[in-house]
Amino acid sequence: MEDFLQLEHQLTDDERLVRDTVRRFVDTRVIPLMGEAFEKGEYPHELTQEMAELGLFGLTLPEEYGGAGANHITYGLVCQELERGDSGIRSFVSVQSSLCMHPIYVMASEEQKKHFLPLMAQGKLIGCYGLTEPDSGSDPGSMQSKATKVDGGYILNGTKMWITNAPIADLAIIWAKLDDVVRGFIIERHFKGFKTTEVKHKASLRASLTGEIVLTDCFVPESHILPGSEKGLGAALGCLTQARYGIAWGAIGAAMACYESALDYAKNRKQFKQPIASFQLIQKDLVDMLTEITKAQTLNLQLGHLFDQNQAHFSQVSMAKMNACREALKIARMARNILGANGISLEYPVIRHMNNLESVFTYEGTDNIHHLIIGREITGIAAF
Ligand code: TGC
Ligand code: FAD
Repeated sequence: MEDFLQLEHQLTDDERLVRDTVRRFVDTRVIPLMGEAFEKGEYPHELTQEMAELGLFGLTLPEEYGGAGANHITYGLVCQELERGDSGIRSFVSVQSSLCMHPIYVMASEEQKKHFLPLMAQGKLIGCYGLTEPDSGSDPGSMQSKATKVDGGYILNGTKMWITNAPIADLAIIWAKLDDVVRGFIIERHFKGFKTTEVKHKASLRASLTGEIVLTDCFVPESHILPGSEKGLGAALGCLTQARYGIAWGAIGAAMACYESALDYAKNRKQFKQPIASFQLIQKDLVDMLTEITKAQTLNLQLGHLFDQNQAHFSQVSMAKMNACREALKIARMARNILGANGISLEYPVIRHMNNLESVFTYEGTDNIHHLIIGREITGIAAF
């Protein structure tokens, strides 16, 4: 779509190259599958291996662990392109890369890293991230999942809810309290006492698999605790910072798809003997949509530079996630209106993006929670 502020000029050749490669992949392989995948409520499994071959899992990790050593701007651009296809596909990459490979990279032993990361980069092992519980969402510190030290490892009990990719994951990064401190564990599917069930009846993110995880006296060997998670809840929240950054870019990708669809429709749809794009009220909506997309991209780009200089603070990430999700949802609703009745048809991508964005607005910290995180940063007072 139109690059109104010529942000393109701020990208390096390498960043553009990766973005254009993923753009072609999304146009040719992702978009043609998504309408039907959403309607059927199925994740298109054939994309996993193709995304692995494109190097999209663990993109920012060093090559010795199977990553591509890419910078954060590149990762952001990849998320933007993937979510232009579907939020569920970007979710898949976010969970695998930011929520599973990232904690293993920063918190695991060298042996764990060497074992898990290359296989995950190749898409041979799929991960999921279990923080949320039925009674613990915005306040993960209130989690009930518990780890008890025993000979040679730990016994875990608890339930995790709304976990992306749980139904197909080979491993789960599970957060549970050990002596009242939240710790991270790598749990493999074959461990006794680990069970997943798919969450059905979703009207959003239908092309992404979501599940419940039940841990019943699940024995986890000593080798599978994340040694670097002794910081407690902050360690779990640090992973969210990585994923929220990708979501900030991704949500704007969904907004771009909605804007492009609405612009094209408005130029072609005639009412009152003229294209609806000729009406001032429709032009106002289109201009507002493009303006918010451009503003969010500028914010994301600056945040990407801060990430690449290792200077990003999690409250800045909250601002980008909050802004992108709110504006993308508004843009999707405006686009849906411009398409009239066709706006509710899955023949067009808009209603699918709009419904998906309802989840994206809620997961990884709701709009309210990000307001409170930024509010605490500027006032010094925690309001939760
Ligand atoms: P609080 O006292 O604020 O924090 C505890 C310690 O952690 C530090 N911290 C962070 N560090 C890194 N990154 C962050 N984002 C951090 N947020 C906080 C904090 O500085 C503190 O450190 P220290 O050294 O002082 O101890 O903890 P709190 O219990 O008061 O909670 C604060 C709150 C509400 C902001 C937090 O719990 C929160 O973010 N809640 C939202 C929960 C959430 O986002 N859940 C997401 C689950 S995963 C998911 O949705 C995946 S979707 C996947 C997909 O499909 O893409
Ligand atoms: P609650 O925390 O119960 O919040 C309900 C409402 O109350 C919200 O509007 C919230 O903003 C508001 N609220 C809560 N506290 C306050 C307050 N102090 N002040 C003002 N308002 C407040 N989790 C994982 O761990 N891993 C995953 O892979 C994962 N994937 C997901 C996939 C999907 C499709 C969805 C929908 C969710 C997923 N989640 C996942 C869970 C997600 O992170 C939570 O849904 C989210 O953190 C909100 O928690 P909750 O749903 O329990 O809502």
